[in-house]
Amino acid sequence: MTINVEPYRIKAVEPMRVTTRAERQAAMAEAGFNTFLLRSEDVFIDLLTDSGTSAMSDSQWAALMRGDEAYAGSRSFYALEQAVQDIYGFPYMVPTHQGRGAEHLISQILITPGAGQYTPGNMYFTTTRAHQELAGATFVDIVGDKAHDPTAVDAFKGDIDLGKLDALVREVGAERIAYVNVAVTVNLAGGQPVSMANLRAVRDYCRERGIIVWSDATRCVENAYFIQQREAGYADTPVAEILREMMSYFDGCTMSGKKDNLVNIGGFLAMRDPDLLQKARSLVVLYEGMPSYGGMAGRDMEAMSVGIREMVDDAYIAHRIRQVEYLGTLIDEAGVPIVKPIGGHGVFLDARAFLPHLAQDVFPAQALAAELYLDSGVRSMERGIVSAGRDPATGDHRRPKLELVRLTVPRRVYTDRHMEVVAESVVRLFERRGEIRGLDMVYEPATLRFFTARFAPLR
Ligand code: P70
Repeated sequence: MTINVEPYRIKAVEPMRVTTRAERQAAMAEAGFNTFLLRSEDVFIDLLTDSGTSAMSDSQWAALMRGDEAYAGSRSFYALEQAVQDIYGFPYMVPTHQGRGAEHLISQILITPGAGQYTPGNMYFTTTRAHQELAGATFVDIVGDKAHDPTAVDAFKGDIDLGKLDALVREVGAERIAYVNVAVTVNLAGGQPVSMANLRAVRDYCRERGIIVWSDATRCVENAYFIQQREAGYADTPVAEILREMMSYFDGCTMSGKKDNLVNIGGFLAMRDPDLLQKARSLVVLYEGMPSYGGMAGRDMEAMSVGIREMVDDAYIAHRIRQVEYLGTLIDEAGVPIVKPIGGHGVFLDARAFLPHLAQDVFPAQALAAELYLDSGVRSMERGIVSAGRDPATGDHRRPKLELVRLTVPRRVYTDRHMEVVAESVVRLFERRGEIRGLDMVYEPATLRFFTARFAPLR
């Protein structure tokens, strides 16, 4: 099929409101030029995130009603556990309220405070690194250099550079690697996938040295689709099978169910080692809830168990990725600089190249996200210097090479017509990019500043 047709039809709709520019100006000022602080009622097309914003299927809505709300031993827990075993192939799992709950648990379990440990990974992710640092480890970026270059075209820009991993291991010793964390796909690189060959090589390298390999499996189905499309030998393999092979190379994973699993809340920590399961169970009661529900309601575990089975449908995942690609292609063909290749969950505008007249210290991506909202009511997310935060050692801004605005596409929510409206607005901004000014940060919270920082336009 050459048309990227939706493999579902619409059964319920949610009206949305078109606002005036004056209304948007007032809303943006009130939000301190931070798209996280806008009220969603004031947003037209909401591309802030693909997290918790999916449309559930009729089967998932029906599953909510089946949810078993027993405090202990809920049938819905067993349904979820079964889905994780069947689809991911991990024998054990502990539910958490969302992905960062699982990151918290695994960081506390595998990192010993004061031991000078390291947690290498293929590019940082905000919450993941924050939990690793909180537990006392130092994050080291071991993604290939191409991931930091928005224009470098490569089928698997998320691949780990084994040379970088080996250099770290030689420098500090394998025993000081708490674990290697492999994200599939890599969010902040632009939703870039990791190849099966690379996963296998990382597993082999770590197994020889007794190093644990964990995965941030948040968008692993999207990664599996890219392997099917791009890696030799997988063209005829169903995504479900590719996913099982990918997961077979890990000792366990953290999962934010709010993405791939097609639910609005939930997550889990999965593993093979019964010892780690015991540790996770004793920690989860402290921070989340009983091991049979973590932070989740029975109905949410039930809906997630259905979503986990739906996510590996080849027609669904092909449509999802191709819709993102459609948005990216419209923007790219107009000459607007974006991260290439187009990733799995969104299109990332290259704010450095878009606004070359702005220094990184006046927050070009933050300014561009604000302008996009003012132009059309489209909400996007800064993924640049604001997201990167400050270096805990020096207190100075971390200055990432990538200064991006993410247009993240929720799953099964918008049509290609919506994508066309977004592209039109981006292109309109590009045509008058010279007028766009930087911002001054007027309020900065101590941790994960991007969520609540406030800005004012520079004159
Ligand atoms: C996003 C969301 C969440 C996320 C992720 C990866 C690769 C873990 C998590 C945490 C939400 C978000 C989070 C921090 C900053 C901005 C937005 N990503 N790993 O929009 O999962 O949110 O369930 O705790 O992408 O990218 P959770």
